[in-house]
Amino acid sequence: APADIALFPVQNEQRNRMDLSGIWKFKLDETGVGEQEGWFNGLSDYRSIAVPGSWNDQFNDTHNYLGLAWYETETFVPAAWKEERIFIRVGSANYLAKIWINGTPLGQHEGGHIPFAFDITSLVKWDGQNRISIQIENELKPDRVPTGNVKGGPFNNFPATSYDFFPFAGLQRAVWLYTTPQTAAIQDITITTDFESTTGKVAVQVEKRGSARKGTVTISGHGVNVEQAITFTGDAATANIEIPNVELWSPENPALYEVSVKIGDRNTIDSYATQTGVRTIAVTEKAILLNGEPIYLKGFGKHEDFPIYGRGSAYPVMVKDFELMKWTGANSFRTSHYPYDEEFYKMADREGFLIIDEIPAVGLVFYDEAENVAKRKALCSQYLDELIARDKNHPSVIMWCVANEPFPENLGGGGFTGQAKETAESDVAIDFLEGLIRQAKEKDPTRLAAFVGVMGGPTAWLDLSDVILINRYFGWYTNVGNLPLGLRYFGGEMDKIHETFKKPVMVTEFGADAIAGMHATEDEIYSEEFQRKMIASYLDVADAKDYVVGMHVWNFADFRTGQALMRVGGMNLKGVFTQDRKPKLAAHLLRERWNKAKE
Ligand code: GCB
Repeated sequence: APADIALFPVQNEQRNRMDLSGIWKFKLDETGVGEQEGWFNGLSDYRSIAVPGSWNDQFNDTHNYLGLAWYETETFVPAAWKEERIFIRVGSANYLAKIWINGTPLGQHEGGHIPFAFDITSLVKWDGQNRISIQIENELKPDRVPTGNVKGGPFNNFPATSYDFFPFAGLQRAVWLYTTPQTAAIQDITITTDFESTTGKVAVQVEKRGSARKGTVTISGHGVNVEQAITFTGDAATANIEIPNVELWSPENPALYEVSVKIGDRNTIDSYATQTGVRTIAVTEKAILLNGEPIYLKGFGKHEDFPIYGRGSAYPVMVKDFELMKWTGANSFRTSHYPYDEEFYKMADREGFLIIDEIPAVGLVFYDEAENVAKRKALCSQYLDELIARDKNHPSVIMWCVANEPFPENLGGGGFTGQAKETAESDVAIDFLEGLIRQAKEKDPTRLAAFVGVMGGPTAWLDLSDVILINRYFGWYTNVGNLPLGLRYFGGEMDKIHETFKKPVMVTEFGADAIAGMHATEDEIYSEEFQRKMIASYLDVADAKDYVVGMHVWNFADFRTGQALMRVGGMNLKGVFTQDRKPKLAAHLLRERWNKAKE
């Protein structure tokens, strides 16, 4: 069975970790013979591939290849680790992965953007080389999430994704070996924060396995250092710690405290340190409240996307993205349309960005075979559990997003054409989405939960969200080029939504494609001027409405898609930056507006 993914691997006195990033062996298995032929005993006729990195653009013949492929590496494991439990942790294998160590199967994991781990203690060869084999495929199927090859799907594209980004495949994040002590180990830490006047209140819930019955929790930083002893009842214990004169976490002042947990009755058997920011998040009829004060979300929907790397971890690009987001005056982003590399969340904690954290549930439909719907529902539920387990301690994460643009049947096959009728499938959809939102709130009552509604989608579904999140493209996908008319529809529809549900509204996507360098004096689609004007006028409409709590431009940067007539060069060009992060006119506009709003 897969092991815990809650605690990111660390190196400290009690724990070891080894990053297996580098050049691995790689081989396509187009006819699916690898398993039968025992490729897990060692690959022959392989080529070299970089890990992390999508496989698609590292070679000339794999761009559209989504079938089976094998990765292999070898690593030495020192006998000094013998007293410990050894795990392998795969950061992201997109989409379905099976894994072997020294020829012995460990199991498989479905879902491309969330880590998984296996205990390999009994299979390790000490003081010798250990072979790790991972078989991956990314076939597009209607019973997967995200979905592909759906009947009457919304896009006419190749590869046939039900979503508008390229289905990059492979080992896209690092693979680690890490250890935890044998006798007792910290399994999970759950931190929740609150405050009363100037006192911070931090609850640190610790879960362990093994023999330790006692431990300590220490919170330090900003002039405080408070230690509290804990005693386990069964395998759980909670420290409730007060921080005098607390510095609250916010985008303006992303103050972090260190939380250090130690367990062991006499000596420390295991320890783990992480960070927290003391903050609260809540919602009213017209506002999102951060620390009791209204906060306006300025920012972007993003992608993990860069030439050649594909969706692979590219930390210089990530650092630059934060730099550019700050340059525009943004304070937030959505991890559209899947969970991002864990460094994004740590960076957001430090830099003061608010995150809407999304599971890979994009392109959901509810009108095909019932068993497809059921399988997708089970997967979404699994992803949501995994996401919350992974990201629950980040102060930057304020909202769980359980789906992007679930599609009703009468929008299929062309999409974005008009107002959907409420049909019988609505019951299935509402049950599906409501279940996920309930699950998010049960697992984590301290954050908001929502899904993102598609333009023209059924209004009744929207009420499920704490904050109504909508994507709107009036003047682009409808009334193409006619901005004044598009804007009237946009404002009118938002008013109606707020009046109906009495909840805050946030526009999680709006924008227009612009070909960098294309200019026009009059309003003309695909020009940089039209994109700038569209974004400016949507912001104007939103500014006049006191229930709008955020505007996220689609997209931060141009990104790779499948091939389709509206995607010239296989790119979605709605970025305000190009794919290599050069500003278009719209980026300068945002910089002016969002920095002014701060003053
Ligand atoms: C949307 C989707 C996003 C697309 C975007 C577009 O509504 O959520 O994934 O890329 O529209 O540009 O069409």
